[in-house]
Amino acid sequence: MDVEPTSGANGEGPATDRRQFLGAAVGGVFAAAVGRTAGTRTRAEEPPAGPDHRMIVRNERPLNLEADSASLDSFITPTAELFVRSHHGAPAVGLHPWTIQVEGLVDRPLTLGLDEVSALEPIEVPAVIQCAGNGRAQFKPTAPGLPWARGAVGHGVWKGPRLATLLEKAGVKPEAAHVQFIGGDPPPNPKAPPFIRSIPLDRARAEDVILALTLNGEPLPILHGGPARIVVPGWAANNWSKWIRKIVVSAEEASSFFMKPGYRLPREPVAPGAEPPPPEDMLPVTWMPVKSLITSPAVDAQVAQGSVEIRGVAWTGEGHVVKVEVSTVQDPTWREAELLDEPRQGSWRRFKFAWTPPAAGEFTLQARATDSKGEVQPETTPWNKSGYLWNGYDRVSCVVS
Ligand SMILES: Nc1nc2c(c(=O)[nH]1)N[C@H]1C(S)=C(S)[C@@H](COP(=O)(O)O)O[C@H]1N2
Ligand SMILES: [Mo]
Repeated sequence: MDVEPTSGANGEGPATDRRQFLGAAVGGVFAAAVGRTAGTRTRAEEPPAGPDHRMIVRNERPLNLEADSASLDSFITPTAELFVRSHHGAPAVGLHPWTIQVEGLVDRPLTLGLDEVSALEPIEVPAVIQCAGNGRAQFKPTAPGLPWARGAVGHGVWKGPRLATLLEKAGVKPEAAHVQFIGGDPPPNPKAPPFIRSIPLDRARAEDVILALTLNGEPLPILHGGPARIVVPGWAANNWSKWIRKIVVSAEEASSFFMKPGYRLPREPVAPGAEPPPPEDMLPVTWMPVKSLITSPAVDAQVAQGSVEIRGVAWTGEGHVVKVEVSTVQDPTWREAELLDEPRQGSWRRFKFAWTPPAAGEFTLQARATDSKGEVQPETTPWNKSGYLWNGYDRVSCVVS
């Protein structure tokens, strides 16, 4: 079952409708969003974000944007270069005061205004956001769904109160085991399922899980779930619910389509092309596997003979990256790259390597990362029908002249 659909459930979404930007009091939010939709930048209010790359439009309504891998060539991804993935499009934010309810298996159901949520002590969490479907386009045979290539990923600084703080305020009952999130993005078509997800209570209460109100020091843009979204560092972004309106503490996980059968992987690998096993043999997509991304040279770049700096980023779900190796398909001898940035769970690290091409001609560079659990990025990822969690060697072709 395809849960990253390109159409069907998406039909008519308000994603590119100007109304969604009402209430985006911050010029930068508006400008970044408009800039992306139009393919140009009008970001007078924002600091320069480096080279002006265009986002790849994977779908217009609702808006689904992928980053050019060359724009991911920094420790923190500029907000305007961060991929966008929405099933139903962004809701109209700002027409009414936004409230967040905490209910279900709690002692004191809460209705909090944004001012009250903002008054809770925040923490700042740098974390990689990656769609479970990032890299889907590399699966053979083709997996149905949006054909994300390599750029449905980025690294942001997210800030807001810990989800645990909200849960403590409401008082969680002993029989609770999951926390469900209901977003303000109802499907445009009544037959399409709403995007409702849950995470287990122990993950919800962890130190690093927050209700983010800001991204990279600015109010969270509407496209990225503003005014408030869940951030679950290390977990694939299907778990990072946007536009939070209701937090429901429950004994069971969410029963919606986007929880089950959505975003599940076979417990045991299946043969390429095979149908997924019955639901009881499927597990929810949570922790991301170790992965690297070459950001420079850009895809199909022309480089001069001599020393070529290969740069990129690498991340994992649980733990941190301890090694990145690079080689070429033509000469598959792995050589260790230099790692920059502190090892930190949930974050990525940049790497660089001085490569001396042996001759002129076409080369395919490849990278593979290893994490602190000893997991090594494989050459290819076991096929699955939804095309989730691709983490095969990252490959970029270039021409040496
Ligand atoms: N309410 C809501 N939350 C959502 C989604 C959605 O469609 N609705 N999409 C999810 C998916 S599949 C991804 S990959 C991330 C994308 O977040 P971004 O648009 O900020 O990159 O949001 C997640 N949270
Ligand atoms: Mo996603």
